[in-house]
Amino acid sequence: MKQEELAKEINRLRKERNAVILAHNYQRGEIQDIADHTGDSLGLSQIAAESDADVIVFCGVHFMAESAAILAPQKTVLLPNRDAGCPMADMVTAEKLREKKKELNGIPIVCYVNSSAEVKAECDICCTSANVVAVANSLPGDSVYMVPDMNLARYAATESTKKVDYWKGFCPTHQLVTEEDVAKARADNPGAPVIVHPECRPEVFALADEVRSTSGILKFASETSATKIIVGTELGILHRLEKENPGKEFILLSKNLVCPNMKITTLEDLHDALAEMKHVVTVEEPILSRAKLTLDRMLAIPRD
Ligand code: CIZ
Ligand code: SF4
Repeated sequence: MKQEELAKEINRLRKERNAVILAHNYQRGEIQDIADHTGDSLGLSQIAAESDADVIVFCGVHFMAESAAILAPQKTVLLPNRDAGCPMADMVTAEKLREKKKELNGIPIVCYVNSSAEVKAECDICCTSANVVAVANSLPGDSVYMVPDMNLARYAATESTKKVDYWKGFCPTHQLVTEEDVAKARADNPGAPVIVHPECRPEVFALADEVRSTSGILKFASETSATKIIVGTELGILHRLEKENPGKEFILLSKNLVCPNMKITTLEDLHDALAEMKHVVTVEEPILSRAKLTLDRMLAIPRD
């Protein structure tokens, strides 16, 4: 089918199924354009929970569809491409975390939203890159333990009042950004602010002007008077940045900022997901209730 025909069929099926299509900020442009909502994983999961649609099609990666299934258990959640995973989320398992917990003497455990439902079920509270500092500061005691992203944890350590210990996972895409990339981007674009995601290495975020989540980057871009902005997160965000900010120019900090898992979902996959109601993502009890508690504790903390 041609792209136009696919889009037409997707629109027809979306009505027929009473479905809502959600696209993460890192998805391909054509997926973002056809979606009902674009956003970060948490924002989209909250939309999923509040929507009166029967079917949620989550164009993102597996842990995001799981979060939607946890927050909207009565709805059918579909992940259009079942191979869309997150290598960082896969760097910790519930079993390995249970082993680690024995050494932690009850220190509160914060899991990044980029984790499986099983891992969330083992943790005290969840966080996203938008609220990691507020979440850490909200916890009792002077120490926290964070899984699975060591870079996000080290960012929280510099910005929060807590001592932070962490699991040594990372995002293979953001990990590729180097200090040299920052130096080169600054030299090529004098005066342009550098804004990076906290999944970048500490050596990189220390050199940036701003460190923000994708929603924070979108907000910064719309508010800044700068007309050229250097962006240190996954390529897909440029689509929305350019669409929402005509007249401003966005430079990707490194050509390596492309997540293969975020690019794997195509319009064909989206069409087939709606046509064949696949691939259904479910979270079973008792994981569901325990992971929901971890997410609900985070949701009780105001977003910035
Ligand atoms: O939480 C998300 O959606 C991710 C993975 C990135 C971000 O900063 O929004
Ligand atoms: Fe996972 Fe990194 Fe891809 Fe996000 S960009 S889905 S953290 S591998």
